[in-house]
Amino acid sequence: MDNLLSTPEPAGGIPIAIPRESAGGPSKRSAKSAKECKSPSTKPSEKGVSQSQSQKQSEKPTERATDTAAGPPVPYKPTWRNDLCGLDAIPGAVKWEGPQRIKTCQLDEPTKAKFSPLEPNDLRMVIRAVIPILKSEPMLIEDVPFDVTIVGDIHGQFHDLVRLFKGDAKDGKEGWECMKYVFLGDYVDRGRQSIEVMTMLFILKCLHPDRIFLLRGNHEFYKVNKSYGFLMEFHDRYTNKRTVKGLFLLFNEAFCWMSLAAIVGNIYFCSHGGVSASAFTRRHMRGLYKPVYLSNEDSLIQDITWSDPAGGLRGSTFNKDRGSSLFFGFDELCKALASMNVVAIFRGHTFLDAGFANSWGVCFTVFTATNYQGRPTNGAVAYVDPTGKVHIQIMESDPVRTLWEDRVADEEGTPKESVEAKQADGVVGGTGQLTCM
Ligand SMILES: [Mn+2]
Repeated sequence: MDNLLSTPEPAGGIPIAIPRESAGGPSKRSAKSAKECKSPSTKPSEKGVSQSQSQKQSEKPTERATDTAAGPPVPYKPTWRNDLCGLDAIPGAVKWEGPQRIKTCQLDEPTKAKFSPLEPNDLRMVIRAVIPILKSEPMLIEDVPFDVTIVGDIHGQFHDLVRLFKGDAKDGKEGWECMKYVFLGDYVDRGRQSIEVMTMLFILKCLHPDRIFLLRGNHEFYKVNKSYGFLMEFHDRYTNKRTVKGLFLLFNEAFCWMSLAAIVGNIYFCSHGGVSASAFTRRHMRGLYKPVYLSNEDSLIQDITWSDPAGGLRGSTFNKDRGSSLFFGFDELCKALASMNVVAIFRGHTFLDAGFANSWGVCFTVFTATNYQGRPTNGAVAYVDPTGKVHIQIMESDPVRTLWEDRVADEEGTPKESVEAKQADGVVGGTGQLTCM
């Protein structure tokens, strides 16, 4: 397992200037980030941070002086101004380290693995154990401290989850034993090992309820995951139809008790999709009750799990790409962040070649699955250090893994009759076109 780890390699940091107006957009930012990502890394060194800062200053002398010296956490006093959204109150929070290539590892397993099914009784036991824990957490988990890693969409790519934990391992301890994690949802569908991903995370939640926080994504709803791979995975693994249906419904029962959002260090809002244009306050979120079976039960739930940021937009508009919820612009986001009494948002939901993007300096998107849909794409997580500063960590594309292609090949190779038979079973929906993320 020695090859699983590599030491931090600080790359050139990207100074993030907060735009006074909503100029530019996610596409511009992500293009720049992707370019930055490919640049060769410098030697691993603790001095990398100050080095990159001095680079920043020399490249862009007009920007505000950097004030990111490590020190005790700065007590946060909200000073709400619509243009900066309060970010000027926290030195360090407006700047981030830029991409750092710190996690590259490959697993030894063969590409075309045949996955042996987990014992149905074991799965039932895990889910029955995790439901009371999920149930006990509020809809909005407000007390997640700093020093936490925020993880984006996994989408059934178990090897990426393992790489993440291996990358954080230190002193003989696995990542989950020494780190805290907020997962932003979309654990299932698309990849080939949704069952393993979900089971592992549920087990870790049982073992470390204060280290692992599982938020709900739009794929953790029955209406979505019956059509995008999760249900099909049960059909692939288990022959007994009652087992298939029972396990599928049991997992979805657990999803109904998941929390929707978290707040890190009282200043960073975390959710799968984004913000809502109405009633977006902590009080409203505390007023939501579990279990939630359908995302459209409440517009607040729908928006938190489905919405997207959009560059160049004022206010919000119908999200025609998703067919539901909304697109929100910079002004709408600032309004929502202010009403939630936070300064920035971390979200997943949007697939990105670089694995991450920062829109407007206050909207971080991380997408953790690599080689998504068979293309050589990177994954990323965001680490919020003990002082509240954000570090983006890149998980590089692993060319050995092209599981998506395998899956597509499998589905194309499936006789039509058997798919129809499964649909007639009453559990399966149509495979449909894969559009939502
Ligand atoms: Mn999503």
